[in-house]
Amino acid sequence: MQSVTFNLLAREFRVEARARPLIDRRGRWARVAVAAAVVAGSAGLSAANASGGPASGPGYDFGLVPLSQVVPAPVSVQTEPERTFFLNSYSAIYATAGSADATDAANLVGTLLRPPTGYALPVRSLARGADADRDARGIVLALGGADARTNPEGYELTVTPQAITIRANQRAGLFDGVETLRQLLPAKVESPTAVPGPWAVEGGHILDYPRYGYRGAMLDVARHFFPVATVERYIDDIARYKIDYLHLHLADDQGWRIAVDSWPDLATVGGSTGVLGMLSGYYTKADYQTIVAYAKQHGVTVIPEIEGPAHMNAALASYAGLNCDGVAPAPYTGYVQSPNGDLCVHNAETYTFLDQVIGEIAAMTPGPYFGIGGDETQGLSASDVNYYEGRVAAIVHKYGKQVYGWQESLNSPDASSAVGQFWAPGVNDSQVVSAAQSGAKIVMSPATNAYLDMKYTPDEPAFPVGNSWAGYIEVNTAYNWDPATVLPGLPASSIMGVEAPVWTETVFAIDHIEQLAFPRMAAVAEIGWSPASAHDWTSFSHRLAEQGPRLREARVNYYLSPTVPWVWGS
Ligand code: TNX
Repeated sequence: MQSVTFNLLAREFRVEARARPLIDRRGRWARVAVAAAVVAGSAGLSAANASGGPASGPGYDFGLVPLSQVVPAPVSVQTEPERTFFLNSYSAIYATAGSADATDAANLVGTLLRPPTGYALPVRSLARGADADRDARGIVLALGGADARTNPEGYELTVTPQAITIRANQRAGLFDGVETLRQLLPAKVESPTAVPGPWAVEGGHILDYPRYGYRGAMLDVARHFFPVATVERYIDDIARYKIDYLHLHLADDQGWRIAVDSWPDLATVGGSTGVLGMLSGYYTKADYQTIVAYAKQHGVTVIPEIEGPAHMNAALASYAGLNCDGVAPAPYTGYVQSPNGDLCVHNAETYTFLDQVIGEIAAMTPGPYFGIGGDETQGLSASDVNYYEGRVAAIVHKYGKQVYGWQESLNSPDASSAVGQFWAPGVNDSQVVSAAQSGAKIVMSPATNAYLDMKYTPDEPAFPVGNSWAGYIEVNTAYNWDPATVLPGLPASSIMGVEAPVWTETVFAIDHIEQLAFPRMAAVAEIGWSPASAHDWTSFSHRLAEQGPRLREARVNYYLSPTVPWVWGS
């Protein structure tokens, strides 16, 4: 046995290289040098690498990431630095035999790790109850048998020299574990092309589960239309931080973005516009199904939203019969005047329209929620709004979905079974509290902290996009809030989670979406995932700093906020 001493950031540790028999990819026995890192002295590898910079001076840098460096912060972490795992060209990915969920998660691991490593990483099945240390050499996705605290969502991740095991009791937890693993590999794991290893992961154990089961991102594809590839890229971006819902705002004054067979002009007429005439278009049904399936393969559930009764100009312009006066208005391509058109609340055709639109979209949507909008109805009387919300809720229920609306929709007689998204304090606070007391669930999106279409700062010269009506939201402002205290009187048990919207009146490229969303999306994700006791800006900002090189490797356009102590190279 050889023993070599390396110098890592001026701290010494010793690597013992042993010749181990292994079975190579072609099934032959091979003798391969496997390195096991042993820490000398009191400085662990975590401490050695906590600054995140490259090793200085001569020596060898495994790029080990401390297990505690993850965003959002995990619930509990135990490190065992002497049990470091090295992914190599002989490694495989294992999924619990017979489990489609474990196989999907294993396939995602393969999709993420094959390009940067260049390894084959075949997906194999592993018997339920198998001993990963004995039966696997690689990354194991194991369904069942995880700590009960990971119900309904969460995972355990165990790293030994033989295997990294991600164990969860349900599908969602496996995907959460995959995103943690991704952050535990060196930043170059985000490279779209093959780069040299080593691919080391620090030994130890993580037990992790979310504070809130719902952590959403909303993308407004109505003001400007974004093609399927852009939405898929955004799904990749948000999944990194364990965002598990993508709320798609599919219709608004300036555009209708989804084909509906029974109302074809919605797409061809309503989809032909966008703010300032830019980026028009719509998703075919196949496109929408592609997005939904892609999201599922990344652990994300899509919520479609058809806004109403306000913000409906694109539909009103498509069909004259939806208007109270029977006259279709001109398309609207401005953005100052929105809401800009209400559905005709007491017109029977309105509900035939909603029934068919919601029916067709719900049939393509596996997730439990259907978005009905319901915000900014100031052009209508309270009783008309109430009537409309009751009718639309009945339709959503008929198609087997739960109502997901903006906070104003909680005036509905059916609000006790609905989800309301709280964005504007002071609009109808007591209505939201009483709906929550009677059973409604609340998603927190306070515009002053979680609206990612707000600019970071007034004096960012290179960044013309974004709004400011809810203020300027620096990264620390996106982090320093607590869903439990946003609305006094709200029962804690009614808070379902958090959501960060990107409205796109001023946004017309994935680069803009990403620069607005990152790194603030990571802040909102940690608020929604990590225990309140872990909430700490200093800790977060240092962990976030380590995300810089990752986002850069992944070519994500993020804002280099001066409030974040970015590490060298980010
Ligand atoms: C308010 S938030 C709106 C949207 C705008 C957004 C711009 C909400 C439910 N309504 O229609 O796009 O502000 O920040």
